[in-house]
Order: sequence, then structure tokens, then C-alpha cells
Amino acid sequence: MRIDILTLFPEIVQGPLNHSIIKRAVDKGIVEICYHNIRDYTTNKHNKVDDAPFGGGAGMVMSIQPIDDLITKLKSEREYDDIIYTTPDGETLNQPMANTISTYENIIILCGHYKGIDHRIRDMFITKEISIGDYVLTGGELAAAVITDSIVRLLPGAISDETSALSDSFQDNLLSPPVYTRPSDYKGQKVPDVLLSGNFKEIDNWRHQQSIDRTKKLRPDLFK
Ligand code: 6GU
Repeated sequence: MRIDILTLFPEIVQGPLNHSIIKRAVDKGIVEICYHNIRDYTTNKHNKVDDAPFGGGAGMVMSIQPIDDLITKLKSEREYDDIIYTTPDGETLNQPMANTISTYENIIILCGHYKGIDHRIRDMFITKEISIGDYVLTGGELAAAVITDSIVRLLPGAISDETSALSDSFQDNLLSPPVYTRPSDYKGQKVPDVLLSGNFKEIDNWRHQQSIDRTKKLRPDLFK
């Protein structure tokens, strides 16, 4: 898979993705993540990439020209399955969305910043608009990192234990059961006996019941 990320602040997106499982997936060649600085594409002689909104009002709007040139160049080089724009008014990211996007070959993620992008870019190019929740961030960069993380960890080979991604919270609309590791007794706080029993059928049953109980209690909206 190839992910092209278009942003005025590449460092913000790169930071969270340059560690752990996602970094390893990049190093193994499972995914290619290409960062593009929109400022490199402006034809403005002062390197400007934004301007005041027509009609007035506070804040700046990202200009159409550099984004148009960058997306047009990328589209001339390969076909994209989706061109995503990160925005608080998009569809809220969830696990089924991440699952679907993880099956794609090439995607673009365009990060909004300031007041957003000139709306004509959305009309011309954007095929999907994604928000990561009902709160406002300074820009779409952290959202792009979240979306990318949720996709890349699902790619075959990204997580060493193949079954691990499928048993995540949300994959079956159930939260994960509690987990423990050594020591089994820490200052008198003990791990549930069943996990030390060696009886794997009982352990499976216990974990499943814990998932159901925790989902009912913590996320009744997920429980159907
Ligand atoms: Cl995608 N962008 C911004 N700026 N804020 C957000 C968001 C995106 N998702 C939730 N809040």
C-alpha cells in the first residue's frame, strides 16, 4: 500500500508514525508513506499558501493553487482508490472504515489547517471526508496520523501475531478483556486464577464473558 500525505506541517504527521509497529511496517516495505509539503508547490513569490476568506471573517483559508498542482501531479503518476480530506465535518472514523481503507492500493490524505481549504478543492478532488471525533483540533495532521495508524496496523505482516489485529476491541463490536503479565502476585494484587489454570477452553470462555460484561458496562451503545 502507498499513502501520500499532503500537509503544511509534515513533521507533525511524521512524529507519531516514526515509531513501533508503524515504523516497522514502513521498514519492512509493507507500506510506503510519502509526505508532501504543500508549501513546496506554491507559485506565490512570497511562498504564501493561504489567504483571507472571501466575504470576510476571521482566520485564513488554504489556497487552491498549490493543492491543485500537487494532487494533479500525483494523480498523473498513479490511480488513487480514495482522496481523503481530514475535517471536523467529515464522517467519523470507525473500525469498519479503517478495515475498508486498509484493502486499498493507493490513497491520498489531505490535511486541512487554519479555517480549512478552498471549498473548490473538495468539489474537484475529494472522495472521502473524515473526522476523528466530535472535538476541534488545530489542524488535520494529528487526524491523518490517527487514520494512517488505524489502517497500517491492519496490513498483513504489520503485526507479528496475525490474529492480534482481528481480536482487537471493536473488530466484533466488543471491548477487549483485561490482560496481565508477570508477576502473578504483585504486592498482594493477584491475577485472576483462571488465567493461570492452563485450561484454554475456560480461559477463552472467561475472556469472552469479560468482553461482554465490559462492553455492556462501558459502551452500552456498542452492544447489540
Ligand atoms: Cl480531521 N480536523 C480537525 N481540525 N479537527 C478535528 C478533526 C479533524 N477530527 C476531529 N477534530
